[in-house]
Amino acid sequence: ERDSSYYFLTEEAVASRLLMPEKFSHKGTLGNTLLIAGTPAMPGAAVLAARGAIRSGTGLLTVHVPRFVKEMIHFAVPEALVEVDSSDYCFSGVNDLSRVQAVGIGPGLGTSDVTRYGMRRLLKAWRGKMVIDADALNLLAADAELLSMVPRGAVLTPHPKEFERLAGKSENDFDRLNKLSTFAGLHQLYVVLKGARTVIASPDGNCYFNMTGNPGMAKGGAGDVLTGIIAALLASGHEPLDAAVIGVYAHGKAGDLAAAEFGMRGVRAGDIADKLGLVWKTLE
Ligand code: NPW
Ligand code: AMP
Ligand code: MG
Repeated sequence: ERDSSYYFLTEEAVASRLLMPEKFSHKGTLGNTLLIAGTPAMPGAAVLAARGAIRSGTGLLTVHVPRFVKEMIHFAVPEALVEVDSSDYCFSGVNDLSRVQAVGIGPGLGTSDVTRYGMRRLLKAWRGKMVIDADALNLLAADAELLSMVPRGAVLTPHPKEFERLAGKSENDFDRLNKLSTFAGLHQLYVVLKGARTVIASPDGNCYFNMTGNPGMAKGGAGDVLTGIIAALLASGHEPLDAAVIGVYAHGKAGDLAAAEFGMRGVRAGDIADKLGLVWKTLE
């Protein structure tokens, strides 16, 4: 049994973790986020992650996509730079990481052999801040060596099924929470277990429970927006635990504002990204 403390996230505690842009900040000092997401079958996941990032304070956003997704990013997220992979359909690797402050990888990426190879190349080259989601988690779950290559302090954002693939089946919620904390400690990673009551487990054993969000967010693409938010927070200078805590809280709060406007039924994932600005306004 680990020595753990449990916390509920309050708005004040979250706001105190948020870094403010300084008067003389420019797009170079606010960080360059690299998002690796999307395939021709799931281009929307890349768009949603990019919209989350663009609304979360990154100075620059580069979205790395297969050739056939390029135009869609240009149209849907004109603020983003687009970097085209040498593969038309998959992620085969990034050549230059020298100007990147944080990497977000996984939404809509697929789990082809080419993408597995791309992920391996990335983990060999990148030892900095990163958030790993969706299919990138599925790749880690299927390959223990790949999992061991993830840099310390990375943020993982599994939903319950993805966490089960990583850590095995749980008997009940209590067992799952234990597994979560053990997994975070064992691999020295921050693990965001998403759901109706998202929990963030820190490698030191502490767990943080989020209280924002609503069932209107149980829609395809909601998690992809969170990946973009956390990646941007990392790039703009936040430590991994702060980025995870702030990101999860803000994502849920944006979902609550969307539900207040459209009803829970009417919320779509893109609304969460659209409402982020109002959340930052109150937190700043
Ligand atoms: P069940 O049905 O209960 O057994 P997968 P994915 C479970 C991309 N997307 N509580 C649930 O299992 C993603 O980025 C692209 C409990 C569910 O059936 C990925 O790359 C979009 N259980 C890819 O699709 C928009 C929960 O997990 C299963 C749970 C596949 O991701 C959509 C599904 O998990 C999507 O984001 C919860 N809160 N949440 C796009 N527009 O391009 C989930 N489950 O098999 O990992 O599939 O999450 O859809
Ligand atoms: P994903 O399954 O990756 O698309 O992620 C779904 C996102 O929606 C996560 O951030 C969840 O925390 C959130 N979410 C899903 N269902 C609920 C719910 N019932 N209440 C609050 N948030 C939810
Ligand atoms: Mg997801």
